[in-house]
Amino acid sequence: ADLFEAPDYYHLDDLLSDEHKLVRSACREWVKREVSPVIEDFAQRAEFPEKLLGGLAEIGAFGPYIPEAYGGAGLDQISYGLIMQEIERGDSGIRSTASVQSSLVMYPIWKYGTEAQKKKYLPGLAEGKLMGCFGLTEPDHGSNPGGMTTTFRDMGDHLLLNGAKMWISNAPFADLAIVWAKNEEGRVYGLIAERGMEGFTTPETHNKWSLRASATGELIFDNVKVPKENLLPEKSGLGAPLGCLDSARYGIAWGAIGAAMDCYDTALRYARERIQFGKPIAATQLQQKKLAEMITEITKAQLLTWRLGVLRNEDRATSAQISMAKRNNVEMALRIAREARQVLGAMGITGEYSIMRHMMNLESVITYEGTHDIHLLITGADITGFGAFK
Ligand code: TGC
Ligand code: FAD
Repeated sequence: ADLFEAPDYYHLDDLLSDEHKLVRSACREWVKREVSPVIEDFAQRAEFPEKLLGGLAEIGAFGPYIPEAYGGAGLDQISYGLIMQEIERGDSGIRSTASVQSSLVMYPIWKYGTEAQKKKYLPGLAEGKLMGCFGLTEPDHGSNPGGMTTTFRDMGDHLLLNGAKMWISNAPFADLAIVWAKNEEGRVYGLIAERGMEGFTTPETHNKWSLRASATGELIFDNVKVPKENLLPEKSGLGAPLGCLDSARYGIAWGAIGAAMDCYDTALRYARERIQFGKPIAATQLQQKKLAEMITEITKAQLLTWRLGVLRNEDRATSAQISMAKRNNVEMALRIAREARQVLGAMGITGEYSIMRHMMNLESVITYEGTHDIHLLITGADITGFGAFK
């Protein structure tokens, strides 16, 4: 009873292997023990709980699917998804840190880096001893990253990096940043910028009402000399950062289910115990409608996401399929958070319960990694053959 209830209305556990269930329960126990008791306090103070980094590394949240030879956990895509689900049951901001480290920092080094870069960075990143961030978004280029104005020039013995990135998760404390910038020909490449390089600063973004337990900041590059060996050489073009986003968006699709489950579980328990007009509010048709719709939507999202995981394990999932799941699941979670908040009445607005925090967090999740609109346009382009972005 101390563990979270994990709604499994369609016996989806039958589709999971013993390893999947083992990975999930290790994460679930860790979140219950280490995250839930402290997270509200960190969120209220708008502080990132750095003390959780060691535990995140231990549960395999940093590079779940990166091969063990590079320090990763060597797990499949379903295990990766389940880890994200359990962490986000605790808090979307903590899941963000894990998403960024795994899919936006380790993934590009693993896929686009040299053997020397992989050996140098991946083991430390997997252990959480090195933390990374991912700089794609700029002040004037969010949904349209192809318009980026951050550039690097080949100076012979080094690369000269100039520009600015904004809204970057983990930036204030990261040891390194994967920065996307254009060369003299306008071709996009990833570079590894390291804290301490002259001209590289990471001012923190304050006053967020969402993702308060996650540190967000800018990356400013003022004539930063980056060694040539820090360029990720194996893939260039906008497809390189977008390939990383596929992996992160897939994880977010699972993560959103975790947030939704926590809201549903909290609302269900509360509704069964809260007495008004002489009976539990769970015995009223209006509250049952809310709860019944929540479990229906969670179940649909679980099926969609599990199937997507199978496709990813077989290397068959398309970017558009990933967009559909990210878009569907985050909106589903946000709607459930709003309804669940109302089930708790006034109690729902307090930090005694997790729902309002999830709701505020999900306002970022529905915007980052491609907005709700952009994912709809990706589906629209995929099914009609007409891109409607421009
Ligand atoms: P478009 O012309 O469509 O594509 C340019 C090139 O990229 C290829 N491509 C992809 N490759 C791999 N994976 C994908 N998902 C891809 N989508 C497109 C494409 O084939 C093309 O290749 P090539 O070789 O022909 O050049 O590009 P576009 O400029 O029209 O833009 C398309 C659009 C709008 C879909 C895209 O730019 C987009 O997804 N925008 C949203 C931006 C975004 O998601 N930003 C996220 C920043 S990171 C973040 O938010 C982290 S949050 C922290 C956390 O995760 O917790
Ligand atoms: P805009 O692109 O300006 O969009 C504004 C509105 O216009 C949106 O509603 C959008 O859907 C709509 N819109 C845009 N284009 C179109 C169109 N063609 N047709 C119709 N409507 C359109 N980025 C990183 O690179 N790394 C990170 O680690 C990172 N972390 C983040 C953390 C947080 C807490 C937040 C909030 C954001 C983070 N981001 C990060 C940035 C995020 O990816 C962007 O905010 C997102 O891609 C949207 O860009 P924008 O905010 O500039 O909005």
